[in-house]
Amino acid sequence: MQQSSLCFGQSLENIQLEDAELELFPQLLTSEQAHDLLQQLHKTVAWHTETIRIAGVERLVPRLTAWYGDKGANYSYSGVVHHPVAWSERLLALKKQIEVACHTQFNSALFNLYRDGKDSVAWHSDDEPELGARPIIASLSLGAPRSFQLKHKKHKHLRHKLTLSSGSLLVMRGDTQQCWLHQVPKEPAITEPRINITFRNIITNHNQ
Ligand SMILES: O=C(O)CCC(=O)C(=O)O
Repeated sequence: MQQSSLCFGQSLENIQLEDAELELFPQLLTSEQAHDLLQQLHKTVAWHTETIRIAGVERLVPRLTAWYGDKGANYSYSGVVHHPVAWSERLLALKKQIEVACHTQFNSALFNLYRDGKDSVAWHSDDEPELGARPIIASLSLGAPRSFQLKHKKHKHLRHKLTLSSGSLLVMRGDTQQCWLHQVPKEPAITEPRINITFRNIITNHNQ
C-alpha cells in the first residue's frame, strides 16, 4: 500500500510495509539534473573494483564503488576498512539537499556504479555496527531505472519490489535494516549505466 503527500513541494510516497519505514521521492532531481550529475560523477568519482571472499574464493564485486565522507567516517564492509574521499563542493550541495528532504544529517555516502544490467548488488541489509541500531539511509538513483527488491528476514512471504528511476530518492528508516534484506538484481537486457548514492551517518565512536 502507498500514501502520497507533498514535502517541500516534492511529491512523497510512504510505502506501507510491516516492520519497515520507507519513503520514496519519485523525482527529487529533474531528469536533466539527474542526467547531468550522472555524467559528471561517472567521469570524476574515484571508482574502484572491490573483491569479496565467498566460501574461500576471491571474487570481483559486480559493480564499481567509492566511499565519500567527512574525515574519520571510516566504514568496514566485506572485511575491509574504507577511508573516505573528501566531498567536492557539488557533492556537499547535493548532501545538503538530501538532508533537508530527510530531516537528518549525513556524514558519508557509498557510491555504486552499475555499468549495465549485468552489474548488481546481492541480498543484504545495511546493518554494520557503525551505522547504529535504526539507521536512516537515503538512496539517490541516477541513470537507468533498476528494480529494487525487498524481502523480510523472518516472514519469508513478505516481499516488495520497486523500480528506482533516475532522480528518485528512497529513504529507509526505523527497523527496515534490522527486519528486511534488499537487492538490485541483474537485468541483462539493460545496457545503460546507473549510479546509486546511499547517504549514511557513521557513528565514529561506536566502539567506545
Ligand atoms: O543501488 C541501490 O539501489 C542499492 C545499493 C545498496 O543496497 C547499498 O549500497 O547498500
